[in-house]
Amino acid sequence: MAESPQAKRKREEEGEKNGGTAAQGGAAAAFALSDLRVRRVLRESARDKIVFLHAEKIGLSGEGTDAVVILEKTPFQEEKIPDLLKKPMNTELQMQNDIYCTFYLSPPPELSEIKATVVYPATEKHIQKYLRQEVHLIRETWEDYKDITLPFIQSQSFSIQWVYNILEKKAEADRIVHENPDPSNGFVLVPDLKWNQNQLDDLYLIALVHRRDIKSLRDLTAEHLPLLRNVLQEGKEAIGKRFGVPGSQLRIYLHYQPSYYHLHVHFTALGYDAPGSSVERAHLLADVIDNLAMDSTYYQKRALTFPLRADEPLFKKFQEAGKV
Ligand code: M7G
Repeated sequence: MAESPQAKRKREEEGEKNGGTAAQGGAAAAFALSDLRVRRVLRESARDKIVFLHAEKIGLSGEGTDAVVILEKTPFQEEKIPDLLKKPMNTELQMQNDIYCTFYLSPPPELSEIKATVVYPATEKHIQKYLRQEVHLIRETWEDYKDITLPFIQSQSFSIQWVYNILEKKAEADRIVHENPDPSNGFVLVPDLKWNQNQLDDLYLIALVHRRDIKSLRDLTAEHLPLLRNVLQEGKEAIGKRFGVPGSQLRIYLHYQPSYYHLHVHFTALGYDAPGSSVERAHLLADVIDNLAMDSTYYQKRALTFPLRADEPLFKKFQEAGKV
């Protein structure tokens, strides 16, 4: 049965009531947001109304453990918009000129939510990921992949424990939107960490495949076509059924390079300019399927372009190899 974002929200509010305390599970210890101290701003965007913070939690013996906190003003929820104008609150007229005027409103708490995403404990790599940096495009041939990228991702990449937790139902089990349990051609579809499910404008889900031997686009061959077709077909159907968004309004793609080397597919609302949905990083799943159907070793032949930040160790490896 379809569940609207509002109904979902209500269910979560009733179920949660955890007073801002992080959920237990995996390696994450329970803590309250107020235990965190801000160290510095890593990046902020006035346009996206988002700020990335390097924070720390001070332990009993006074030592600090790093955390990343992402604060984001949430999109408007259509059904609550009339209250913004009606409910008594501070409204300050800033300027008036002919037919134009600007007000500043201080909405009541239920209309001025901020989403806080916390990574705790955070590694240096997490902190670097969110730090604003100069970005360069890399053009990676298959040889570059084998000689530079593969050894690098084998030696260091983000832990994918969170993916295994989802696949094994140790975390986010109640958030699963669809599952095909087949060990080779199945997957789990869950709302992405970035989506609060309160509105469809920024709809964002990810499909995590059950197989654990596919790192990225580079590993895909025609052998994986049944799996990829299942993700495309069943993912679209499940989102249509649950959220009422048709497949023609979904952007369904893989990232290259991904941050997490366990094959997963992004599903975002077409009207949403999702981070990482631009041409230098996103590969439409339908195109990937067509390419593999035409040539099983397509992704072991062609060069792939992707952006890297100047401070990333992988960028340095490409630089050392004289490829930048
Ligand atoms: P990616 O292409 O590997 O990297 O995508 P990116 O984060 O640079 O885009 C991984 C996707 O998984 C992203 O869209 C993340 O927001 C999402 N994600 C990351 N984590 C740690 C979680 C998680 O714990 N739960 C869920 N549901 N999504 C996550």
